[in-house]
Amino acid sequence: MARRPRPQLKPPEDPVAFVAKRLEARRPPGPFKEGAFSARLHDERVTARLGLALAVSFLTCFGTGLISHFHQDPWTIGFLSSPASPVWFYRITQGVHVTAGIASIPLLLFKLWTVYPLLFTWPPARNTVHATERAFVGPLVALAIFQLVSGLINTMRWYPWEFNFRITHYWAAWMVIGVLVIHIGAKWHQTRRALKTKLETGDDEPTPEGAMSRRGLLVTAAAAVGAVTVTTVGQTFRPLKELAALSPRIPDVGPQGFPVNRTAKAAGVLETARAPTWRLEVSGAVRNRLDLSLAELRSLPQTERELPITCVEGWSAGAVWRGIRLRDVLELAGAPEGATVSVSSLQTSGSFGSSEVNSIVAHADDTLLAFEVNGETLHIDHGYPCRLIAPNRPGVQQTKWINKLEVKS
Ligand SMILES: Nc1nc2c(c(=O)[nH]1)N[C@H]1C(S)=C(S)[C@@H](COP(=O)(O)O)O[C@H]1N2
Ligand SMILES: [Mo]
Repeated sequence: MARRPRPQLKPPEDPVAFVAKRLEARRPPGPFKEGAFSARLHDERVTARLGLALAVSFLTCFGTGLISHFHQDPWTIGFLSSPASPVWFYRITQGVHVTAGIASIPLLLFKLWTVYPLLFTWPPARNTVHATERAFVGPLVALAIFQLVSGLINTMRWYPWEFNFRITHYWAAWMVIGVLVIHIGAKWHQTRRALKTKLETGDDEPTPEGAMSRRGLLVTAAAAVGAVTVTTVGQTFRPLKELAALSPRIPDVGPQGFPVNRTAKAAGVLETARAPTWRLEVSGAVRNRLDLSLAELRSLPQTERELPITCVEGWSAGAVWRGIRLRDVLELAGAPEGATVSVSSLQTSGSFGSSEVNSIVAHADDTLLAFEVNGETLHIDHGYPCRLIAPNRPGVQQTKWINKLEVKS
């Protein structure tokens, strides 16, 4: 008996491809016309090279940003304690973070320029996979611009928003990296092919005379990156400070030879910091509570250390500090081994008036309660009468105008 052939099941048609086919014949005019954009510079070979540079700068920002975040996150300070050496480590990572972020701005602008004609692709999507891939480009661009612009505005010490910058920048970074991974995955083969193709050969129409070549465009992008880097990196890299035309801060300008983040006046401590009744109180999990005057503190053995102040906003400066070791104070107070310390200041409002010191840094040889900087009594704007200065630590945690230490076991 002959078998009846089984009916073949047709796979359902991709609805996006179905629509795309119908749209193909109805191409709108203007930028949607074929050949509306010069193909020479809006070319995948240029885009791929800019994309590679952007991937490097974004991943650099992400890695160094995580370091900065975990340094400051109260949740991780306890068990993911950052080490006290090398003392300059945070200065490098945060300097690289801000520098790579600034360099990403021209890179992103150039890359967006090379690909914007794709906005007018017709039909808008060939199939579901293509539609999905395109749908991720919007959030990627929006998030990338948000990160770069909010970061840049932060380095300029302008805070026009209500949200907490560090938390928002942190979560937006994860979102950028998430959509970036999807984007790189979707573009992987095309990018590899484009990177393997030489910039100027295999080209049917040579660059018209007087027009910019693909290499010329990349050289211009590199020059733009170089220009913004050279004019801003001096805020943290002192040898280039003379060129720092666009830096919000110069590392050696300010009282006692370096910048001030918040002044005593802005922090509302002008009078309390100068009051002769000022005392340092040490309490919490200690055997002997301490309550010391400035004269008593200054009669204890003093230590001198060269340590940088590294503001998370991108500037940094080295200085020579003199004061007493925090660990000597802890010993005097009979603090338990491995104690952490909560440092508070005279400042009663704002979020930077206190900080937490993890147990490694609290017991480090380089961590000081400083009374002097660069051979002089601390300027009131640098934290007179007493400030914390610790190795490998964000500037925002180098608390000025200290009056209380609370020891925690
Ligand atoms: N009490 C208090 N300490 C503070 C701040 C503050 O606002 N209040 N700002 C911090 C920040 S953000 C930085 S970068 C350093 C800068 O120290 P400087 O002003 O002496 O250069 O101080 C830190 N200490
Ligand atoms: Mo800062």
